[in-house]
Amino acid sequence: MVTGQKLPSFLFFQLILVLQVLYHSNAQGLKLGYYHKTCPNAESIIWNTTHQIISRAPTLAAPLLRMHFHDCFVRGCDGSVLLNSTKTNQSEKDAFPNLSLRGFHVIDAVKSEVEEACPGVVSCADILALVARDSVSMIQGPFWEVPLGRRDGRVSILNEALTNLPSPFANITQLKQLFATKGLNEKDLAVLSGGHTVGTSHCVGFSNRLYNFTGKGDTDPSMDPNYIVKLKQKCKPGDNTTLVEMDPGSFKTFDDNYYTLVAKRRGLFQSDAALLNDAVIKAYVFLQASTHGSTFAKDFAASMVKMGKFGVLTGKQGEIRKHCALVN
Ligand code: HEM
Ligand SMILES: *[C@@H]1O[C@H](CO)[C@@H](O)[C@H](O)[C@H]1NC(C)=O
Ligand SMILES: *[C@@H]1O[C@H](CO)[C@@H](O)[C@H](O)[C@H]1NC(C)=O
Ligand SMILES: *[C@@H]1O[C@H](CO)[C@@H](O)[C@H](O)[C@H]1NC(C)=O
Ligand SMILES: *[C@@H]1O[C@H](CO)[C@@H](O)[C@H](O)[C@H]1NC(C)=O
Ligand SMILES: *[C@@H]1O[C@H](CO)[C@@H](O)[C@H](O)[C@H]1NC(C)=O
Ligand SMILES: *[C@@H]1O[C@H](CO)[C@@H](O)[C@H](O)[C@H]1NC(C)=O
Ligand SMILES: CC(=O)N[C@H]1CO[C@H](CO)[C@@H](O)[C@@H]1O
Repeated sequence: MVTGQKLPSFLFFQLILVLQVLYHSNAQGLKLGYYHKTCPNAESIIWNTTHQIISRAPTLAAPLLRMHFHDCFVRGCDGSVLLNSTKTNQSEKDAFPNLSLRGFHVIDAVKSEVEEACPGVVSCADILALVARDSVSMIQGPFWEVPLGRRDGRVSILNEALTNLPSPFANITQLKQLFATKGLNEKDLAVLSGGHTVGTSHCVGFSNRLYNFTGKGDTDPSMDPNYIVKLKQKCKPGDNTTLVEMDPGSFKTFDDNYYTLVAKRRGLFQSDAALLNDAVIKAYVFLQASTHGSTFAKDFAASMVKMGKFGVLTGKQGEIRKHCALVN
């Protein structure tokens, strides 16, 4: 946890880094320090507000990371996951995979602080990317610079969430294919799956593996049988409410234990276990598991930056929403 005392020097250090690369823009038109002139305190306000919330409720860090991922996979990182349904349109939020998203109030709180300082300048899509980054680093995960300048989309469609978000029942071929459509390769899949080192899951995401894997009342042979026994104690058949720690014992800490679990056939979802079915990805899993995640933090930072650039709206595209849940 970053302490209050460490914060000022930490922010100063980040500011120096930001200044150094201020005008270094990338191909997609996002750049570091994008708000330097228009809202110089934006990143600091976002960090501080997020810190106030996460220090009291560290379990919100995981869903905020997941929210950014769900934003980027559907229509690109354009804040579409934040939009409420309207009378005529059901938005992504109301799709089943988003059922368990939480922390929208954090984004709203951060947005209103930022609006107070610089009205109409900082997009909700950028706020979400920064809050996800800040949340991860506040639970002992890596810190990375977020290229900024995303604009907010005006469209959010429930059905697009169903077709663009990966299913926990997906096999490795399906996962690789879906990630490829988002500009992410096998390594990114291996690395970003490590996000499951934090947070919780409802039983429905994996109880088929415990009770009825092929419809014969059987279990998933790719899961450690001892782990199946443990999970059965937590999840009875048809349980829709219980939350299970994805990385038992350290689900609030962004560590590298996910890879140890997967290597021991204790990945919670079929999609976690599936990582062992690709030679390149399996090698990554075993490398991290056997080296205490020697490169995971650095890799995660790089893959998050990459994911965060997918399908962004820039320049005059989209808008800067006044309220993250509503189009202007
Ligand atoms: C590889 C494909 C992926 C699949 C199939 C998948 C699926 C899931 C599912 C089913 C849950 C449980 C939701 C619930 O029941 O509450 C979950 C949770 C989570 N996922 Fe993923 N996910 C994937 C990739 C990712 C990525 C790329 C990230 C971020 C980098 C991520 C971050 C998280 C986090 C942090 C949670 C915990 C949320 C919480 O505590 O509320 N996942 N994921
Ligand atoms: C954020 O918090 C730090 C440490 O408490 C403080 O020095 C800084 O002024 C705050 N930034 C803003 C923009 O409020
Ligand atoms: C968006 O929807 C949520 C949940 O239904 C609601 O609490 C919130 O007030 C809505 N936001 C706006 C700006 O209407
Ligand atoms: C509502 O849905 C229609 C059709 O799915 C789509 O074309 C339109 O852009 C959506 N509007 C919003 C505000 O999401
Ligand atoms: C993955 O699932 C798809 C759809 O169910 C199936 O067609 C394909 O054969 C599966 N691939 C592997 C490697 O299991
Ligand atoms: C297991 O799945 C099969 C096929 O879907 C179904 O007929 C059976 O009722 C299920 N058994 C249990 C215990 O849910
Ligand atoms: C869980 O949800 C399903 C579908 O919504 C429902 O049919 C089932 O009765 C629920 N199970 C329990 C134990 O509440
Ligand atoms: C956070 C959120 O908006 N969750 C919604 C997800 O979708 C279901 C319906 O599938 C809604 O009931 C939830 O409110």
